[in-house]
Amino acid sequence: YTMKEDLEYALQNHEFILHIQPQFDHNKSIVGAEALLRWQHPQKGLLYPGDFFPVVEEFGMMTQLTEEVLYLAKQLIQKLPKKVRIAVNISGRDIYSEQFETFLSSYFDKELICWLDLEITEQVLIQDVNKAIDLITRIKKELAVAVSIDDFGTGYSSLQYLKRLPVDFLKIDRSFVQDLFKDKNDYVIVATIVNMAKSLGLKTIAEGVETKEQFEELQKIGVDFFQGYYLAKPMPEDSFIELLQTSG
Ligand code: G
Ligand code: G
Ligand code: NA
Ligand code: MN
Repeated sequence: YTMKEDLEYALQNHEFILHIQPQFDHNKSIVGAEALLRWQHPQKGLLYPGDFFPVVEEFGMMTQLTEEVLYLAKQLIQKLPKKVRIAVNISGRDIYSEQFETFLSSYFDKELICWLDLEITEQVLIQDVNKAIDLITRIKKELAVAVSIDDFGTGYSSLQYLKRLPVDFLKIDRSFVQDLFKDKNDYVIVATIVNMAKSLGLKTIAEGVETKEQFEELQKIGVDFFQGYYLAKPMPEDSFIELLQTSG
């Protein structure tokens, strides 16, 4: 096989799967989850995005892969014993493509789409911020989908833009969480993001929460939601469903 055939075969045979990482509130109740793509390769085992995205990009297959991710996310949302928001990562290639809105509206009806959250990195949004504002405004007018800015704090987006971007969540980049106690600047950045989000009416999610101390300090700062290895690692869909069933 060529690598391209391998990928095409994988798409046809649904070898791509989602691992799900829960997001929690202050009481450690699950309020949502991020879907992270994996390739269950018949010979090579479980592959991570870093292993196959370069090849996907090389063959221009990102759009097809994103269509598969949306399909998988829809299946998952339908299966959830208790509805929570499911976030999917959307690349710059997807969001600025013509087909993206078509996929969204053809896969998701009104009842389902309100459980979907599109994670778009700050870097991608600021590449063409006016286009991003137009697109997200239009999508949200037609479809009640949530939008998160991923890796927030790394892209130097100005307040001016943020005010005009109709998003719901800011995901505070994990680098700030990791250095929360090591670097006073990072503490100040997190506090500033939280205050800014509050004044704009946005919710914050801290990424990469790895310790109890970080979790507690972030609560004090006023972060709304939490994601990271301290609370739960990304897990297979079945485990996530089980966790949802057993958690209060
Ligand atoms: O767990 P992790 O190794 O999956 O993720 C590595 C990177 O791949 C992260 O930056 C994550 O946002 C990205 N990623 C994971 N799943 C997807 C996906 O379905 N689509 C896109 N575009 N990126 C993803
Ligand atoms: O780029 P994005 O923000 O989508 O990143 C998601 C990536 O972060 C995935 O690779 C996921 O597996 C990883 N991740 C999730 N929680 C933690 C954590 O607590 N620590 C670290 N180092 N990585 C995490
Ligand atoms: Na993400
Ligand atoms: Mn991120």
